[in-house]
Amino acid sequence: MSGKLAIGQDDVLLVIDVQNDFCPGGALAVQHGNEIVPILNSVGQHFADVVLTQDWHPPGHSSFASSHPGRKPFETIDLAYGPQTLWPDHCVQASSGAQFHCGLAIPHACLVIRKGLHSGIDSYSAFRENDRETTTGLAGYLRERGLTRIFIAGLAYDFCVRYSAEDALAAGFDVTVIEDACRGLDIEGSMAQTHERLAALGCTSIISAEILAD
Ligand code: VGL
Ligand code: ZN
Repeated sequence: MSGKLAIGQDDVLLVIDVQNDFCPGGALAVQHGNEIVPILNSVGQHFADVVLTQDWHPPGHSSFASSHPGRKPFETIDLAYGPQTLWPDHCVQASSGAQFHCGLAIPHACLVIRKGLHSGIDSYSAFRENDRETTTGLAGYLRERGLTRIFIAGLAYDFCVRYSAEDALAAGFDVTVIEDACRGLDIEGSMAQTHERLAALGCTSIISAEILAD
């Protein structure tokens, strides 16, 4: 492959939730989640601008099944803003599970967006919380910095990567998902649904080799 995808000054790499709790052995483990770490480290070297997200919940967060007596992880309940999947307790602020995977080496990342901090609202997307109203400020940051093309990768493909990509498209950014630098949870067909939905919305899919070839 020959320099198909040149990364330039308008481009940003958005790395979603590469945290211990989403890796094997973690509280909400994504199978093979750790395998993307070396890929991200290589890809990251091609970007002057990298933004990391970190799922960062207070104890007793409303997305935790343990906060709803009688409910179990992976059930869905109705919260004030609509349906919400319940999860095992994960990525509790300052816990070891909330730390980035220790092998993640992108020291030049310019911003860490923490999300899911409001105890009554979950946030899959790096841009907008699950009430679809509360923003993280990321779109404004990227616009002000002139970063218009977003390459997204990380965990979990079918939740936080998906919602981040959808919101980035809705906000008018050019969006590319680096498929081999993602792994998913795959709950009730959610991987296939995510592929279909992102393609229908105009999201570009690539593999990391298309960037690394430069
Ligand atoms: C995520 C479920 C709950 C994710 C975060 O990073 O995809 N999924 N919190
Ligand atoms: Zn979470």
